[in-house]
Amino acid sequence: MTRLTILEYPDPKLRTIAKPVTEFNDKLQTLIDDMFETMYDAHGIGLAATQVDHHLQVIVMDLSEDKSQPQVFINPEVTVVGDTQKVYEEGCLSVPGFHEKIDRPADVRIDAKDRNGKDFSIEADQLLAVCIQHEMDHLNGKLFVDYLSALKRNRIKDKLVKAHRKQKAS
Ligand code: QAP
Ligand code: CO
Repeated sequence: MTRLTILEYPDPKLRTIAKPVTEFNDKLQTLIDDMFETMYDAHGIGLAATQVDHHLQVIVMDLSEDKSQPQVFINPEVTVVGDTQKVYEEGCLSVPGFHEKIDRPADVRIDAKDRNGKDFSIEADQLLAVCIQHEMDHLNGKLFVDYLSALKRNRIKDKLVKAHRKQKAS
């Protein structure tokens, strides 16, 4: 397995719209395995293919404490159920070191395919609902910082740009 490079905000590649998966082949299985390795290595709970510069509708997630519950969502569709909103403190492997409170629908239904192309449907609340909406946003070129004020977003951008410059210099 290979650890992939995670794109970081404000990399414009994070704005790419992902395409649906059409072939459930070995190449897709390798991408999924590499995404899990990359996510676990970075201590993340969710990762979208966009974040590793693969512009396909693939999301990996593991919300368990002990990395025992890997979940894969291919070509996911999210439908809001009910009208309850909930605020949750979100982070992102593409926006390292920053966490902010974001308001989203509390309950959703997810229709997706598994890694073998089999359809499934689940109702999600709590962290799963937050995480799938966050990762779906990535597939649509959107980041959690887009929900913040321009002032907050630009502060985060400036700090990350400076950090990237330092990384390059060292
Ligand atoms: C998305 O994010 C998410 O800043 C997944 O230094 C997060 O895995 C959805 C991470 C929270 C809902 C709630 C972030 C790791 C991981 C960091 C992540 C960091 C190290 C973020
Ligand atoms: Co993210």
